[in-house]
Amino acid sequence: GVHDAQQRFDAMIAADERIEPRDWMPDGYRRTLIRQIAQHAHSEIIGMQPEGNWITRAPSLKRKAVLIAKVQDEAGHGLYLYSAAETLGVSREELLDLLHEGRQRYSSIFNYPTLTWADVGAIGWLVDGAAITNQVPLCRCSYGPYARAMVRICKEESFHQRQGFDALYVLARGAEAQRRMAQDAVDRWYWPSLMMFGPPDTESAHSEQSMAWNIKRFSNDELRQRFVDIIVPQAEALGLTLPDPDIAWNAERGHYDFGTPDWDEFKQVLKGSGPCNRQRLEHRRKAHADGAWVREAAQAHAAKQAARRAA
Ligand code: FAQ
Repeated sequence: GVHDAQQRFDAMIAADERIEPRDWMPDGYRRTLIRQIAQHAHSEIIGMQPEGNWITRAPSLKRKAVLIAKVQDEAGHGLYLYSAAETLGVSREELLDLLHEGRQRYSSIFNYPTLTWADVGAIGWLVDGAAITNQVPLCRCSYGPYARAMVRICKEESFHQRQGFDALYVLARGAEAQRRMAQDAVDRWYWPSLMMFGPPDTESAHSEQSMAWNIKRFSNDELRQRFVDIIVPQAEALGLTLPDPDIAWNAERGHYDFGTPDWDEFKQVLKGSGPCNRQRLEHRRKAHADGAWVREAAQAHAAKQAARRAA
């Protein structure tokens, strides 16, 4: 019965084994994974917009080719993640409807505008850097399909992070106006990138249960600290400063101290009143509507193939 199934599930989690789609799982575990994986998938496809904004204005053919490849990778990540979510018994159509109706979230970070070319570099360095820091532990997540999707995504994110660092590095060593543009981008993306890890542990509704289920391996604050420890020396290598006067090496803790993000701003962005929330969702809805003919054509083609096979 359900009792035996629950015991088997608990034993598998205790032994740090992977749960697969056909295994019994508690409803709460399934719901949590659908919520997190869907939010993650939505983030990938909404996340195409801020950088997509610069494809037509990339400063060279090479930068343009690299940026197109990166944005395509993000679409691919969305597809792997929607597929992982589908193994839990929801369909991609349902999840997209929930996104378009504003009933599921996507990452706060994609509600900020990309004002200059340097933002593409800052996103690669900071946003992809934060994404990797958060996602490497998810490669060991207890749900098999999500964990396996993360392995490949992390490899691609590492390349994205390197290209962002490289673009910023060139600007930081360029003309004075380019250096200022790079610094301005870092000034605007630093705090929002810290918010990507979620609210402080004391206010994180899901962390405790998700950690007990081996979905999350580290808390939001632990990963935020790890990220700051990584980017402080990288900022020095870039010759740029992080806009946080509280950053200081703490020998006792063996970590960098850093300041507190503006959590009121974070709450506003989650409520839908960030600088670009409306624009992002409107663009997404329009892209979905504009693509309806492609989905219809694909379905008509599949039906024709199926009819031919049946004949
Ligand atoms: N934005 O209890 P917790 C990328 C919500 S990287 C919006 O701590 P949890 C790559 C949370 O859903 C970005 N909402 O939640 C890329 C919950 O609300 P709910 C995507 C947030 O789940 C780079 C409430 O706050 N990465 O896309 C945020 O245990 C460049 C309470 O929070 C992932 O999704 C936020 N930042 O921990 C693409 C990684 N933080 O549902 C393009 C997977 C929290 O109760 C260009 N996700 N909330 O209404 C996770 O690791 C976790 O879900 C956390 C949040 C850590 C984000």
